[in-house]
Amino acid sequence: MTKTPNPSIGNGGEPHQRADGEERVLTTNHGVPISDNQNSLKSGARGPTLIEDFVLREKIFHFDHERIPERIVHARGSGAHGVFEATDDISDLTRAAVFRHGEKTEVFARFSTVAGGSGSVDTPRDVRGFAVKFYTDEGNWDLVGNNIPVFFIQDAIKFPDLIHAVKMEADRGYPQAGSAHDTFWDWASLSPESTHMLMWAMSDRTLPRSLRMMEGFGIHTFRLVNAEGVSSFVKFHWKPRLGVQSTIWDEALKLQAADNDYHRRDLFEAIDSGSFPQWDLGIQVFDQEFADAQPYDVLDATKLIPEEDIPVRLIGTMTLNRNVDNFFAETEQAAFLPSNVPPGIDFSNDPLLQGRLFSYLDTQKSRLGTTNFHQIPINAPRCPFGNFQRDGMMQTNVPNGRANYEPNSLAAHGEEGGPRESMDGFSTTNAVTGPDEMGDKLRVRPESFSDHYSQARLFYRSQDPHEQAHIASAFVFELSKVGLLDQVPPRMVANLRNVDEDLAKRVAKGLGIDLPAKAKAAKDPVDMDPSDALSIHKNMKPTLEGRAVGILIADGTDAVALDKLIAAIAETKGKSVIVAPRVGGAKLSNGKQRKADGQLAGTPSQLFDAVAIIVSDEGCAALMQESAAVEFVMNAFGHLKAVGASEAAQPLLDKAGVEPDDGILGIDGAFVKAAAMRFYDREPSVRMLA
Ligand code: HDE
Repeated sequence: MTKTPNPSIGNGGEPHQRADGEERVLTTNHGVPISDNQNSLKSGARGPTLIEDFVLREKIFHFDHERIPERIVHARGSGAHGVFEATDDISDLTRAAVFRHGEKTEVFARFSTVAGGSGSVDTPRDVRGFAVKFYTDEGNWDLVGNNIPVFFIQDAIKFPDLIHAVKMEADRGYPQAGSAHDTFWDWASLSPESTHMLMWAMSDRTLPRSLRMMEGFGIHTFRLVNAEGVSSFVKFHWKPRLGVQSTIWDEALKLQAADNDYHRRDLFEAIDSGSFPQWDLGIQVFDQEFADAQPYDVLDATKLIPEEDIPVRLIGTMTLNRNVDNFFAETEQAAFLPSNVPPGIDFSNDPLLQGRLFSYLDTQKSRLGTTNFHQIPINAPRCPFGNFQRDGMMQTNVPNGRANYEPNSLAAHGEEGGPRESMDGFSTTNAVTGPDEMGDKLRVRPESFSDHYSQARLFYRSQDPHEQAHIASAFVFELSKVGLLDQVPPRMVANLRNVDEDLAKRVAKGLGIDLPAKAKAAKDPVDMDPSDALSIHKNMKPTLEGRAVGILIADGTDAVALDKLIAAIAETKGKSVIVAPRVGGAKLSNGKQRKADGQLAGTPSQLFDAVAIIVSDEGCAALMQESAAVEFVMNAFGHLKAVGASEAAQPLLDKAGVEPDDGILGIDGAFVKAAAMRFYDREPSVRMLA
């Protein structure tokens, strides 16, 4: 590969121009030292402000322009830096340097919600973006995926309609960040191809407990290409080391009230405390013969390949180990492009992917304002790069000499001739491998894309009964918010009858409507073998690692029991958070004051994975007068969490309506073990599900 210096980075290739706290003089943007940054220039102490005041004008002028357009989708996101290490030799499949065994590559990851604006909450029911930029030795590779392996639509031309329908309604400007409204379900019920994705969207996958506990998927079929030019099809998967975990709907709603930044804070604090989240990158590799033998089309982004059919092979690990220094400069200005692929990775003809290859490049111009967005440090390749593209707004590159065209013979005259093409550069794989991949110009959907229900059924039937109840209830909730369009809920239920009759009946019953006639399917669904890999519950990781236990204390709390519990939680790599009615904490049984991490009123139990209540009789009596304490226990119980309680706490548990079950324990080892789990069997006793 031809290596040319990276002229766009002015500080010697150091990508981050960090402004650390050494003592420096405050200046204008043009370097003029400022003597007074607190008072504007006036004519007389109480007179009019003078236009001559360039310090004031520059400061306000810059402030006026501090916002850029937010992303049209995925506006709300959180990012972090890290490293990807290739752990397996797949050189037989790809020549991409990023996958050379042992190779370490710098990465930047951004996780996002889709529908809400940049200031919206972190925990709506929504798909999450999972975008990773790999700064490889051969240019940036952006794997721009989601936490769900399929998508709503099959063809990029439908994307603006999908997004218009799901975002806040055009006339009234609400709801923000939620799909539970007329226009989304109007569109969805008229778009049967979205049914499979809707099953995922209505499952707990869209209520992640933490960004650190989500899977990620490249969704589309891509290609890996080896040094001989031989290509294989591939699907990319990210598997979180902490396991996949979700909250439940009532908890997610209450989290919105407790902490708008729940996920952003969780990610930042985990990395800040040295608890670095990790994901393994996995691939499903297959060939044309496999593709041709499936009842679905591998170019159809509404379909997945069951892991039971093609196991996921783990080939590397991503560790996020550094928070951003500046949210705007890095997370906000990060520009991901699915078209960023290094030699050895290539596209398939998936029509959704093909549309994305245009969209992301285009949108960066409108968001970041210039074609030179690649020069912004967060976007600039870490490897040398250069070509003959020149000028444009915000050009920070200062190329030497006359070489701004190609071919040229300037080098023959001793001048700088500029970079050259390389035989090793990216070359497109012969794209025609399957049937119907070339021919007449047609504006059609292939026949092989017409089965909209088999995989929706596969997903539903692969869930355990609790997960199925959550899906049915989510449909009921969302469709119950369809206010003005009476025709929409029955039309949606009519589609669901093609997925599963029982699901359709439950949703109809929950909505209080008659079961409508089954919608006519373009292709009758078939039964596929259920796939355990699609269920969260069947794959729960019983660990407290990365999780938190809220410990409620009050005056008189047994100091020994408290310390013992904290130590036991730490041993399992969990985090203890002490909650007390007052910020100052509580006076323990040993007479010492123990500071609280959170005040009860602002630290409700939805912030934790399990709760413990360690109180004396006196402390319990005081907490019984605090509605926040009763809710602390009631919600932990209602959110199916383990509750560990000292004996004296029993009256508080009774007041909160806690009934005994496997998750209601004393303060001992059994509680610490249970704290890593959820008690789904409890759910019918705390809420009515569809
Ligand atoms: Fe995106 N999408 N998308 N998308 N998408 C954007 O690009 C688009 C799709 C995804 O953290 C936009 O820079 C089209 C699928 C993520 O910055 C925009 C289509 C998947 C992010 C865009 C899709 C995604 C985006 C808006 C249908 C999962 C956030 C701002 C063909 C594989 C990246 C931007 C970040 C962002 C277009 C469908 C994931 C407008 C046209 C499928 C994670 O270009």
